[in-house]
Amino acid sequence: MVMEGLGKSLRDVLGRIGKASVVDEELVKDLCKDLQRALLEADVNVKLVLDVTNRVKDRAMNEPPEAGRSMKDHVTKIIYEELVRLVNNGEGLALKPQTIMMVGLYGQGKTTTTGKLALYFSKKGFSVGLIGADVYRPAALDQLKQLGEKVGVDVYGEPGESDAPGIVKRGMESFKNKQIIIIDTSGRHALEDDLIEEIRQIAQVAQPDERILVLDSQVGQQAGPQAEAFHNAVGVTGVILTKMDGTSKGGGAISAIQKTNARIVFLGVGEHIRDLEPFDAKRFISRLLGMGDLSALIQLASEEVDDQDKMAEVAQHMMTGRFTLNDMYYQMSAMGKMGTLEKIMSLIPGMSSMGDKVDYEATQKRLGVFKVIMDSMTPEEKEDPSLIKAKRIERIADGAGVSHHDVRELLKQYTNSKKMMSAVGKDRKMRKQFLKQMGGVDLDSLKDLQGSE
Ligand SMILES: Nc1nc2c(ncn2[C@@H]2O[C@H](COP(=O)(O)OP(=O)(O)OP(=O)(O)O)[C@@H](O)[C@H]2O)c(=O)[nH]1
Ligand SMILES: [Mg+2]
Repeated sequence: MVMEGLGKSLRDVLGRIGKASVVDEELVKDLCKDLQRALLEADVNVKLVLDVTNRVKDRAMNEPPEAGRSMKDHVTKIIYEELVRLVNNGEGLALKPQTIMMVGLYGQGKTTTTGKLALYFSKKGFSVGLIGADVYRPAALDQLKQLGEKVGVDVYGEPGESDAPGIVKRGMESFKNKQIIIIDTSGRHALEDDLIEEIRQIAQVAQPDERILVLDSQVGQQAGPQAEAFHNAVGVTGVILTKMDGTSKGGGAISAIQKTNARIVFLGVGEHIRDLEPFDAKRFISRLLGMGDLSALIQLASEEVDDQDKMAEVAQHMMTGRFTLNDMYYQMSAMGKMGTLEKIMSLIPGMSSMGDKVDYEATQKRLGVFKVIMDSMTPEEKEDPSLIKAKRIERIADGAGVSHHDVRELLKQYTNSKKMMSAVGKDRKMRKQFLKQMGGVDLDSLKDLQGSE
């Protein structure tokens, strides 16, 4: 409860800025009080809470807003940035040979994540070995073996053996030529002494470089005590939050990293072995704050995109099938700035097929190419891309310094998006859902649409 509570109370703080008639010292002080309450309720350490609010106060009062940015947007941005600092607790997992031990309670996602990490490291060119030290659940070793097979890495296990530290000892020996060794351990329904003792012994045998706490993002206020117990046992060095593809926004992680002083290294975003995302503090806070909500995005984005009317217009175009390349461009540049690529993908139907979930960097690059191409188009072409035939494609490609293929791909993407958008516009249920997603858009401006059932 606390964790989704955290997202909500933080959103409420930001909401107060929007409603305020003036942004003055008094408002900033009030906001900081609310911010303190929200963070303390989420178990964030008092000193860190004060650090955050002191910095917010100091920056809000002393840093001039960037040109063209209102005071409201300025303060919003400062709060956002300070929250990002709060969860930005260090680098991801090093790309070097190492031993990694997974710990966590029952069903949090340890075994699945072990498989995901195996894929991650073997894709980076490392030789990987997995050790199945879960002697508690009978099917655990089979599950790990299946994952190992999928990824193409070796798995060490001893069916029927109940001495977990012994298994690990022999497993380490048999994998002494592997660069990366990942140890999957067992879980329990609740923290129990025998589990803690077992993982303590395993850690002693394996001397792992990383002790990774796997935490289901739904755990809420239990995150703090769980993290603390595991930390006391083995010294947690990193946290992986799983099931971030669900409704949870992962606020509990803040208390987990407070208790362990570890950093979040990855997010699990699905059941598939590829569904692992390097942790990105900005994206995480955006998600926690529900910034897919466009009104919040608009508030935070820079001067070019703080125009709600424009957003409403784009939404209307999208829904009526009059979605132009200009609209697509606008959306990309507005949201690309926020780095919430994922959200762009989910807001522009058809786009979600664009990128491999893991490869955000490549997708971001591709968006960059799209932008360059659009910059080489005339305004008429962007309004009516059907004008763009072979000859124009040639000119645009030359102008943008890309191949014809890139231009055609952009046009194809646009056509797909448009097709799917007009399908959304025609379907009442989907339309409702979409409008909901568009959160801050002035619904009055879309009234005629809604009335036309
Ligand atoms: N949607 C979703 N499901 C996940 C994710 N990670 C794990 N799961 C699912 O969560 C369930 C439990 O995952 P396991 O990997 O078996 O969890 P565990 O911690 O090893 O569990 P025990 O070994 O029983 O302690 C499985 O059904 C997984 O498919 C994730 O990121 N997203
Ligand atoms: Mg398991």
